[in-house]
Amino acid sequence: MQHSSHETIPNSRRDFLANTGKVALLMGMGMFGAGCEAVNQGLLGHGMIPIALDDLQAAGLPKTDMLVHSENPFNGEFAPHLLNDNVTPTERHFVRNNSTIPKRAIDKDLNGWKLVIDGEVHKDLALSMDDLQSFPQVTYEVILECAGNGRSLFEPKIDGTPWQLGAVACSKWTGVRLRDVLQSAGLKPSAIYTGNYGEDIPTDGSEPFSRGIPIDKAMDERTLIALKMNGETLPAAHGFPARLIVPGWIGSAMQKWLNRIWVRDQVHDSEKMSGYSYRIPAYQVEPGNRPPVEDMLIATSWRVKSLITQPKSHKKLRAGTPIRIRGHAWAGENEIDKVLVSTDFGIQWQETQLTSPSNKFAWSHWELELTFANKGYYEIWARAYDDAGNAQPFTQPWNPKGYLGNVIHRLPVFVDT
Ligand SMILES: Nc1nc2c(c(=O)[nH]1)N[C@H]1C(S)=C(S)[C@@H](COP(=O)(O)O)O[C@H]1N2
Ligand SMILES: [Mo]
Repeated sequence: MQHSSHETIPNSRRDFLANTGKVALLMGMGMFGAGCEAVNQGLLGHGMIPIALDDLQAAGLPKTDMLVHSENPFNGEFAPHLLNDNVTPTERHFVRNNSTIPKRAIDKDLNGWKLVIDGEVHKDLALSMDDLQSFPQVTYEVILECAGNGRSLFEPKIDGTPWQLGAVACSKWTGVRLRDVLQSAGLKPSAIYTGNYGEDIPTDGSEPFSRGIPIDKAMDERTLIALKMNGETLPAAHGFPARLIVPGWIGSAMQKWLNRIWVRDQVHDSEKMSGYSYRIPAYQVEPGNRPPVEDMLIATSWRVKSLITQPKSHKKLRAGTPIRIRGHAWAGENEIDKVLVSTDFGIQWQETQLTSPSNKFAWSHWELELTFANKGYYEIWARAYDDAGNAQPFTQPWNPKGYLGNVIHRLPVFVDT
């Protein structure tokens, strides 16, 4: 169900349910769904509606200057010029939720929390936060980008959160290697995939958001169970107390509010791994055309991209005065080779100065000084190339859910004398 007017929802609802200690039981029985229907029909008091605006506020949402797409589930991003930092501050990191932020995350409550590792392992584990912290801690800057980033640029239009260009960030993630944890459980030879679970349970009775990754990627030394973001305990919105960081891959691989990793002897087959969810056609399809579901492949790593973070879109510039153009570039599991810029609709291209990422899987930065000689309307176009010979397309190739959009960023500016 959708809640369009949260204002009417009092704070007591959550506490009421929590105090009865029956939240999990009700969820298990699918009672939240039934409860919502009852509320729609006016059969329950508002005190029992299982979503509240105060939860968002307590989670620090919406963030300042955020472009909010939806409140429940909460989805919001930032305009490119607000993403100019090399390391994205937490206040500027987009938020993408499929359902409600768990109460535990909002309350920063570790009571009863365990991370379960089970399935194709020699020894099942149920790790407390202390247990997790006893593994070596590592920190990497890692790009996190929603598979649907850029969806609003697809033609014909596609349903789903209409992300513009800002569902991407590169923050500093600290945690333990997933590899170390899996090794301490002991992988059986039959282990080929993970099924990752979190504590956010949809209120409408639908299947919880769960995705998985191949064991090879799980064993990558940079795949983390992150416990900190930019040096602080994970914020509620970003997955407290633990989330996966799967460098180079689409954001949906990076399970938040993590509480179980089910090691599987087959490719994870949850709803969000199936059908058209987070899957792309095995071949290019005609815009607007859905291929048969058997022709869909699981989306994994991101494609080569760049973002112009300076100047701001629609900025008024002065002819003859040099300005600095700046941005980032990244390429999933590949490395950035070069970024070129054009201001004449792609006729001529200029090389930019490229700064290497601070570690593998962080983004590269590029810049260039430009002077516009004449008055007029211009577009600054940026095009990144990776070390595997890929470059960004000039028009967006289409797929049914609008994933992996990487069309060149076109930034309009006005020049006056
Ligand atoms: N448990 C859980 N994990 C999740 C999600 C979710 O809805 N629930 N959304 C995923 C998606 S689609 C993305 S893009 C990232 C977003 O992470 P962020 O909100 O920290 O930016 O989290 C992923 N992990
Ligand atoms: Mo996503």
